[in-house]
Amino acid sequence: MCGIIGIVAGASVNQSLYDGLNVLQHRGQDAAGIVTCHEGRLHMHKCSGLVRDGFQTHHMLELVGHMGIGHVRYPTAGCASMAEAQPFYVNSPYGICLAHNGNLTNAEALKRELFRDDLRHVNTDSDSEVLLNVFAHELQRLGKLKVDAADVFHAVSQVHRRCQGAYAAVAMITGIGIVGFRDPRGIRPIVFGSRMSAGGPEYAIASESVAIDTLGYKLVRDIEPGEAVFIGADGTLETRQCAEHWSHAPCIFEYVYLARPDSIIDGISVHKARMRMGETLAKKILSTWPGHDIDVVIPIPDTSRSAALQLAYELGLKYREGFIKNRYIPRTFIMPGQALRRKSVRQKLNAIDLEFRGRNVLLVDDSIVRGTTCKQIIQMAREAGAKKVYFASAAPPVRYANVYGIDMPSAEELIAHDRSEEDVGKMIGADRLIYQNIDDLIDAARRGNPDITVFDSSCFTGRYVTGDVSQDYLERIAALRSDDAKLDRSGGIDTLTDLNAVVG
Ligand code: PIN
Repeated sequence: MCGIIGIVAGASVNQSLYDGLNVLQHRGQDAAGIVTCHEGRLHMHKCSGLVRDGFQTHHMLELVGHMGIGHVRYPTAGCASMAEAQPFYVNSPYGICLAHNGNLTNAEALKRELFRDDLRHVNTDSDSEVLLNVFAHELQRLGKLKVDAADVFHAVSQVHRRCQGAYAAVAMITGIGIVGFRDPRGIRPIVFGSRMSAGGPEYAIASESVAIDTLGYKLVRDIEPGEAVFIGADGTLETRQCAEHWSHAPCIFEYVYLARPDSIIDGISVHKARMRMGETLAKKILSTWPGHDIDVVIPIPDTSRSAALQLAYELGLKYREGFIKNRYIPRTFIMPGQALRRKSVRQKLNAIDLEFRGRNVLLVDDSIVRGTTCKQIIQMAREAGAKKVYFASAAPPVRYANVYGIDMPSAEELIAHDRSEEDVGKMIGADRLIYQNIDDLIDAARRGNPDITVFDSSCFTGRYVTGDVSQDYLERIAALRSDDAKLDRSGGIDTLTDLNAVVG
């Protein structure tokens, strides 16, 4: 999962890009980058970690220009080195930069094809560099000294023909403009907005509408699956459907956990979808457990709050904030000779005992992934004096790997993989576990926009909407994502697992 942004304005865009990336920071905290364009020159700064830590005044002063793109990264496939921080750049043709959210499922074949047929070298393991090179090659084939919107749309249509998987992307062509495009199933989100300035209209493209809102733009709409939106350096906007065939299958996990609640994705308010998840969970409790003895509903902050609040309301129960989250997550310093200590959830969450003592509590979380965090939280609730600890997940059991750009663990590391709901309940130590039904989850999202009939729900169902995901591919992904593989890549420093243990 990553965040992308692109802006063409009448004045410098560096501050807006920086602000926009900060608003999209929840989509990736591993690396960030901005590239701007001024008088035929590109200016780029990339860093590891958070945007606010990696950009200083002197970097910002160098990011001159009225158009630019930016990226925040949460690594998905391949390694997580600085060489793979985005935006990526190719000098030919024209000088093109690209920022990508998603994952190409045929990246390896494309990489071979790019080398053998297109004479292009891809220098990293990142599928985003592959995407950029396919786009660049398709523009180059036109053999023009200067391209226009129609040429860019043609290149995007060739990208759709060659690339499989999930991609929401922004690309900037030096001196020409910015294009935002989305794969023909619209798996990952991307929207655009506009505002009027003294010099004419200005446009922004971003992963989530929250970035458009906070930058003072008005949300125009989502980019349609397969569509491209081109904003010329002169501020003119053109849109075109570039896919031969397209259908809509947005990722349901955006509504469960990934997106900010104040975003609207594909016409569906994320906050409202989460409230409806709480409503359907309440209905399930009432129908399957009519004589329940829950005294209080307690959310596990932050994401689950919208669902937990509505769940409590529907059950006519008290909703209480029982866990307080430390906003400042401490760094782990690894001293020579010290084995890495896994950070306990306690460093992030602390219980207010009086909300638990002597009560039967229903803890609510957005999802159960590895099950490690929720197990510790259930233990904390018991230590705080709860009589019974019940657990509700606003999502169904997560049983399969994600191949469309979410950094989920490999299937074997998912607690619900190959396990029944009862077994998961026992393993996490809950007195009772209530999972959302998959149909209810889809319904909760769909009620916001009934025109969407299919959601990518593959991590719950194992059915991959692109239809090209083989067992062989899943095994390769698993090898890249396992804890051991991550440990190997980080030279023994278990940063990713450690971070996962903290953020869930
Ligand atoms: C946490 C969101 N959410 C919490 C992410 C925990 C799974 N985990 C997925 C639950 S927050 S576990 O709101 O963004 O802080 O299953 O791995 O234990």
